[in-house]
Amino acid sequence: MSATAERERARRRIEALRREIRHHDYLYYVLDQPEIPDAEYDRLMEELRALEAKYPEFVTPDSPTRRVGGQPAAGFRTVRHEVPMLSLENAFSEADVRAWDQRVRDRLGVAGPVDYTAEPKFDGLAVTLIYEDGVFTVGATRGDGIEGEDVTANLRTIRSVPLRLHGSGWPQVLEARGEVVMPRAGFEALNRRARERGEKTFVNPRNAAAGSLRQLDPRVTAERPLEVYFYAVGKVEGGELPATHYETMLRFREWGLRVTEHLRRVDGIDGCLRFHDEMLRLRPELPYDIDGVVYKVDRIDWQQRLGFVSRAPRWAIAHKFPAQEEITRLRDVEWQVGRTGALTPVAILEPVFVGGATVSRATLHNMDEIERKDIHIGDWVIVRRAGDVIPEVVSVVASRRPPDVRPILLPKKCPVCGSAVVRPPGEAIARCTGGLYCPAQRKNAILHFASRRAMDIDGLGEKLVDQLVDKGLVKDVADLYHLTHEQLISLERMGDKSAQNLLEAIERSKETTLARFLYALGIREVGEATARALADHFGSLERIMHASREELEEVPDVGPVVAEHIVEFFREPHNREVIQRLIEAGVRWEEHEGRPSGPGPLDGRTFVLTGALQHMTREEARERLAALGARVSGSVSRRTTAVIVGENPGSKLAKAERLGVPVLDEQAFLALLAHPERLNELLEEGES
Ligand code: 9MJ
Repeated sequence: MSATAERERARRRIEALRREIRHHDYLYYVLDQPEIPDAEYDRLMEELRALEAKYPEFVTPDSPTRRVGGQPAAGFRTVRHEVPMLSLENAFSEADVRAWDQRVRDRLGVAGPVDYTAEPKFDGLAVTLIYEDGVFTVGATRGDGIEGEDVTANLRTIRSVPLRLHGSGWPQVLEARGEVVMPRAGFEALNRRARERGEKTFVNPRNAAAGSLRQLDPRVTAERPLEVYFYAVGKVEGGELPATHYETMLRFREWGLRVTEHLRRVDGIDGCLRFHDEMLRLRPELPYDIDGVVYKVDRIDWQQRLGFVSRAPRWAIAHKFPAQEEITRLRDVEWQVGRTGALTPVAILEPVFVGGATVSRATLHNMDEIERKDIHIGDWVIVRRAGDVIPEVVSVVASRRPPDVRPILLPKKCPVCGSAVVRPPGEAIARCTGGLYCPAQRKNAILHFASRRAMDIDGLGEKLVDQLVDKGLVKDVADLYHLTHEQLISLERMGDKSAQNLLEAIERSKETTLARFLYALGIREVGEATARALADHFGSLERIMHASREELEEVPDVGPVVAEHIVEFFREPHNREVIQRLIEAGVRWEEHEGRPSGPGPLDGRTFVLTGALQHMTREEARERLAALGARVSGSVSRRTTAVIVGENPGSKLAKAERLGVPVLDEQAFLALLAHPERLNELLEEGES
């Protein structure tokens, strides 16, 4: 390319970069709604700086490189910072940090290690607060470092901002500087509420903090979970501060100005680097986001000797952590099926280095999130990887959408087993209806099937189920009934005796009840109580399998959602086939005509059972009560009609006594079953 053509190309690129940076400045500083990660913004700025350095004839006074930070937004009074609010030079590697230390020592003429302070670098919004005679008078944002916005009224709403300094000895005028942050938990809660109300959400805690502090109505700010940490001094008049940064911060604390508990005085640059590693480890546990650590020369007289370069002090440096958010292309979407049948969309990404690792897969959470964020295949997306948390796609860069993007479609069939996928209207999660049949759900389904309150197969635990499934011996629950002694003893840690015991437990489980069997099938939202209600109401499996939604909804506790789950489960041919094979293997229960429930004599009454009964099992007791229209609950409350007490009762008896709930012994309980109309009489006798 000729020099002229190259120059022309550079000019056009410079203009394009400026347009793009201005757009992002607006999104960031005015709307508090950035579209690209900081790392990407920094790269755009760096490219522009490099081009302007190479072609100084194209530099204009309005270039984004000529300005630092944001301009004050309309609506707030501007405040001029008498002492400019500096930014920090960034270091990204140990070499950068060592070079800085060398420069510091050269300038000071110090051969040995310098005393530094080390502290976390908060990722929030820098603010300055002026205290006159110990009283908070004016507070402002950093703005462009020279002028900021007057956010006094908003800062007053933050609990950790003292309106009056504590103790004594503060200068007549003290300007305390620090950072307003929003803890991650508060941020999540804020976004959750916004989502529920269909309002816009914030991209990250820093933008939420900035957006909250820059509200024209302080009542809105007051509702937001903001906190402040102080770390620097601006103007000081009529008093003296200690000779070191560290001691100054200790005084801050005495005066009620919150300083991070992680502030340390360290020995030389090696101390700084140790602190960096320690904070990097601690980072995921901190309640708020930090994006690095800051080292400062501790002695104030040395800070003064070192002075400034452009807008950054020579005596401090920010040692940044790897960016937790990066931008990359979404190549495709895969669907993962979890143990409960939930389908999770997984983003297949162009590999990108983020949060200290190369990421090529990230979660898209669910279909709702995909729709809310309007993500398409082929889009540029922001990927976040924080600590050991699964990387996630945070948002899409809408302004960079290529023309040929494709929508992300929920598969109609389960990618693992081919069963139908359903996503009830209004629900975020789509699920495979394969249930017992789907390999992805198999281990979970088998464990549930064998559990004590379901088919009660003693000895069939997690380790064993893992082996049975992994070795291909059990593909669905019906296969359990065809296991042989030989197969079992081939497994790890399975002796002759335990194999025998397991086979016997499997054999015993064949004799069951309809309620247990229904519960064991693991139909969504069909718990024990619902299974029992279904069994009582219909009396036979055949009738339940053929019941319509309306018929199912006649059962107490079965609403439209549960009815739909039941219908779907039995509609799936795989599930019907497994049930058929279970019956063929010898699983059996007693059926009856069904007792469509009407109000019984104990309708509306709630009982709690505790301790062992002599005349019946707890299950029978429960069924007898249910047949009379009563409900049986697992916990005692003031609304409990009575607690039925057997041998060795548990803490429920004590609770009943505390709440004054009547207690019935087994004798009284049998009387009640025989004569439910005598309830009140029996209760009076059992008053506790
Ligand atoms: C942050 N952002 O956490 C400074 N900072 O000191 C800390 N910023 C700073 N110190 C002087 N911890 C200028 C900026």
